[in-house]
Amino acid sequence: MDFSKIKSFLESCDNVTILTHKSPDGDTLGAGFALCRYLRLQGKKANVVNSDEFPERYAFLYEGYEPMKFVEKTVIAVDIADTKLLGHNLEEYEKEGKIDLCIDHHVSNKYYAKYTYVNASASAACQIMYELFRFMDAEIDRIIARCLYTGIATDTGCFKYENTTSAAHIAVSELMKYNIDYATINRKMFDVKSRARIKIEQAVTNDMEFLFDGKCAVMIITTQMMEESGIEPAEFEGLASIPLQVEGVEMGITVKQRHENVYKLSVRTTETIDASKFCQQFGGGGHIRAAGCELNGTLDEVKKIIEDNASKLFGVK
Ligand SMILES: [Mn+2]
Repeated sequence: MDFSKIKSFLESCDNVTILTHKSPDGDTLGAGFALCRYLRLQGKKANVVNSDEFPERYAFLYEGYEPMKFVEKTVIAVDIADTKLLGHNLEEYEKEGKIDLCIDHHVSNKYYAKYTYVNASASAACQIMYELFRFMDAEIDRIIARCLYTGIATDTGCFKYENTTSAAHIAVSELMKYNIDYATINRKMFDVKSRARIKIEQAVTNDMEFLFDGKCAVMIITTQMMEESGIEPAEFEGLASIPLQVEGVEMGITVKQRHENVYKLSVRTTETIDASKFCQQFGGGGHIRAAGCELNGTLDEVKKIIEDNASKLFGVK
């Protein structure tokens, strides 16, 4: 599906449910609320739906938003690669033919909707939404601009990740003209942490272990540490990137306890090591620079498995 077809689709649709993915982030919510506001400004009925409550952290994206009552006629998914990401209570939408249109930027998109628009080179679903609005000559207001800016900023890690393209910068450069409070948004999204988060960061960095001349860092998070800090699950985002912040570290492994004798590994690497390959040997997978897997055993056993297998990557016998 191309932009002109989406344009006519949006013109003729009404009573729209906009689906966003579980554990919602700035991109899915930004794209969802921007589209919702646009449709409402056109006199249509539209709601944004999520399996969880909208996180307080993103409250500025849905300020003043109230769900409308209507009989659903159209369903649009934004930033959702797979219906598995819809989460609990939304299982009904997993049935074939339930979702009319999907707008996404994941290369792994499963093409579950009747119509799908995927641009895998877009940095964020919000970038696609911006380009779509421009194509449609849609009126963008300050609230829509703020939503779209936030999605692009969060999905690019504040314009730091490799997916930060020229097109992404062009989009935010235009969006900044709507007098949005980008400094406040970025401070809130990237700098401000809860006390619980600071506390757990302290605990995990204190005990970080360095192997193989400091090229590999292992960071342990036990359930006890999580309980003691009082951290909310939503606040774990980005914790796994801490080991790579240490100079000289090429492979950072975060070992998070799930249950007794069950540990989730999040592996992050720099240019030299394939994180996905490392995790695949334990039945996991992911991307080349970020991957995950699960290991069973006591913490000491898990650490031993990690050390034995990582040693091959660093030329140690
Ligand atoms: Mn996204």
